Amino acid sequence: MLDLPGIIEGAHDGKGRGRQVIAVARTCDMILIILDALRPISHKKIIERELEKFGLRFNKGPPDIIFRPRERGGINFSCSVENSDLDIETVRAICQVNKINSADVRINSPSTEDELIDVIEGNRVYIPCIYVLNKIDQLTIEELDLFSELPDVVPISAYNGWNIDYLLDKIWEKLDFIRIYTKPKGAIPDFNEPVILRRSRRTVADLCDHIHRAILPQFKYAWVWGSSVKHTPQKCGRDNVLEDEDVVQIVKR
Ligand SMILES: Nc1nc2c(ncn2[C@@H]2O[C@H](COP(=O)(O)OP(=O)(O)OP(=O)(O)O)[C@@H](O)[C@H]2O)c(=O)[nH]1
Ligand SMILES: [Mg+2]
Repeated sequence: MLDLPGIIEGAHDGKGRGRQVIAVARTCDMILIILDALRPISHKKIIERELEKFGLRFNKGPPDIIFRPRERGGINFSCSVENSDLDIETVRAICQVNKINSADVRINSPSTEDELIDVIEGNRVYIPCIYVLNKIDQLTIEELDLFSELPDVVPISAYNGWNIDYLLDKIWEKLDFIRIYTKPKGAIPDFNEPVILRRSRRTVADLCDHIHRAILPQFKYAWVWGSSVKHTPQKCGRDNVLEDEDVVQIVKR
């Protein structure tokens, strides 16, 4: 966990070492933005905007848009959804501004102009974020109720330790990690130190790679106990997709 200096207005232009701070934020698995409940809630928007200008996108994935630049042939547009902000004229105009004359553009889910620009410019990072509203010990219940309705806001009081457990739950949920317990041959699994994998990369091969690079070349098969398999234990190959709290024993050649 890193405690980064606060983001101030103009951070994107370098104020308060903003560019260095945001460059670090771009590499994180998750961001907690700590807000002071006694300051205007508009600070949330200011901080978000500075981070967005640097290509960070919060609590969403990349837009479902396929964009392939081409040598020639003009803009080849297709759209498989209704009510998208993006029609052929808009797409052409955005491409023109970005000096793209020829490309295949396929819109697969309702998307905004900004999302198309994100895809064309690339270099965006999609990061889960929780807005932690601190000092709620200074608020009235009515004020607290208002704040609690904002999406992805978790109110806490660091002083009193209020709602910290809930914050931990939310952090875990947003990180979308799974725990895999490894089991040495003939021993009980190590339930104290799970290997942590991302849900998007959780095959047996991902597990091996996570433990050590040298494992996969020697991998023969794995015994897996848990909800990813029908029988326990089950002999699995490298492509088996693991689930939270599976137990795995790797057998080498
Ligand atoms: N009432 C109240 N005050 C708090 C709480 N948590 C922190 N504070 C006060 O808020 C002030 C700022 O706390 P810091 O921990 O220095 O805040 P920071 O965001 O780390 O500040 P920088 O490191 O300077 O960016 C201090 O005076 C703390 O005593 C809380 O839960 N309730
Ligand atoms: Mg501090």
